[in-house]
Amino acid sequence: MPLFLGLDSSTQSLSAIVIEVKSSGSSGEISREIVHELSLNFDREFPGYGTKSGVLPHEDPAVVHSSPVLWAEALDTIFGRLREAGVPLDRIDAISGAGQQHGSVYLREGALEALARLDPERPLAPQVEPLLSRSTSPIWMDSSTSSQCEAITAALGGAQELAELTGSRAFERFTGPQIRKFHETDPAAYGETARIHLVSSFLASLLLGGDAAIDPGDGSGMNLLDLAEGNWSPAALEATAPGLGEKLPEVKPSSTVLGTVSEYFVQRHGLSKSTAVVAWTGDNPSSLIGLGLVEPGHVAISLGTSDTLFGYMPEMRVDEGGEGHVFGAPTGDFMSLICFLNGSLAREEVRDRHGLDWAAFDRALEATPPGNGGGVLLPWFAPEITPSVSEPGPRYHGLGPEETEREVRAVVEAQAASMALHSRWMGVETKKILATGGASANRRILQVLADVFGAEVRPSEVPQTSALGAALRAWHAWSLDQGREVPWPRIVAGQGSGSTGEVIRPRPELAPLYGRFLELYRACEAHALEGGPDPEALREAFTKA
Ligand code: XUL
Repeated sequence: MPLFLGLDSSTQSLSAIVIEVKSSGSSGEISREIVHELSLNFDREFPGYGTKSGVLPHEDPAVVHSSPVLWAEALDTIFGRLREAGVPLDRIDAISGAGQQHGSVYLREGALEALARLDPERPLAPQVEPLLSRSTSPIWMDSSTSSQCEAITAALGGAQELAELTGSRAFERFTGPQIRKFHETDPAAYGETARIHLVSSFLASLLLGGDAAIDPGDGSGMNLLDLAEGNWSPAALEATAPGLGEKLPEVKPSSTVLGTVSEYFVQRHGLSKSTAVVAWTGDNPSSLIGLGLVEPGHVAISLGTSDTLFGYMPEMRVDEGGEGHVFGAPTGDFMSLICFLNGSLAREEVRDRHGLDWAAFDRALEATPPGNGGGVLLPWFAPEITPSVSEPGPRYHGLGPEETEREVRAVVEAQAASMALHSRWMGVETKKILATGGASANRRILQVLADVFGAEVRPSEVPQTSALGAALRAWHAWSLDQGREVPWPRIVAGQGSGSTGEVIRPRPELAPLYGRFLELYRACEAHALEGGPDPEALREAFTKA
């Protein structure tokens, strides 16, 4: 029976899911089963890199980098762990993966050739390190490129033009502005860079022992891809940095088999020479597949390091408000996405500051009333992406940071309100939400989401939807390559239906309260960011009502 491996290199960990596909000959029924799952936490497993929550320390909160050598070491390690756990690596038919989006890796001349000749007797990390022309990688949490965003926007004729071309206006974390900053601040090292990869295509290149293509799913997080054409935009390349076109790999559809695994993985980890490497994608596009969102309708919320809200989109439709993104979907269509940086980061900040564990966090939610008696927190502990907040720091209205239980409710209600308000451009009437990511295990958080959106929330049965999506994509591309394509609805069947059977329903009696809460939250945001009026009178009226 075919086996497929899906990997997910996220901000804080590398995860693996192995699926087995079974077809019962007579009926032609296909089913798939997760036969193994594993996760390596970067801070705990690889403390030598000094990361905290997966990122390297830096005195400027706007500068957020991580280590590509750490990602390589994690990749090497996870194969060893899978083998120790009894996974028959020689039987894996295809591997695909997903990476945290937007992060970039810079390789010297000759690096790609060196990847084909890695010594299987030695670990991967020290062999990868000398191939880098930049020792660290800027990642999606970096917000230090505002001036580069402005320059790129101006060169391309404005924010709306840029969004129509690439799917998004310029965002600080996007790879194009990051590359421009690298060229501006270290032109010599930029000159020594022969190839720039995304986290996803870098790890695929390691597996392949050569240059892996970037797929439109992750490529659309760069402000460089002509999304309708599915290829690099000459104008965007030109607006970003000199000679950039030659430094980027090709763009290929997500369901491309790029080749087979390199000798390094065959000899060191016992993979078969014929194991196919399928193009990797971004973690969010991969989750779209892991959740089974291959048709319009449902929306998913992923509660991870960042919180994201996304859905399948049959046609490209950009956010005129400039907050949302259109990415390529692994099916060859599109997806909409909004990213909130202060996701688990903010929940963990509140939890840790009050010395709570998740059970106590949960009890605090239970002990406080919906609407929090008019207490509102703008949870911008770190610079926020949506809405754009460059000066971090939480803002409090009608509550203080010393009020443990109320602050817990405030952070959760704020996140739900912000998601509801900033997703209106998608024009989807949200009636059903699939919930995934670590924090979706907390059903009281999901209840707040259900009440604020007035929508049913169904927890996904697999928390690692991005790794699962990668395994499913490996299956899809492999079957396509063998000339026996399995259609997407069959690939994802059983996914995204919340087959735990659990449905968290909105409480209709709370609809008016949360309607007013959304207005109040919006007024607090407008006061903080747009010089809007003091929301105190509105807050008092809310509290009285
Ligand atoms: C999406 C984004 C984040 C990262 C996190 O645009 O920046 O969700 O992909 O891994």
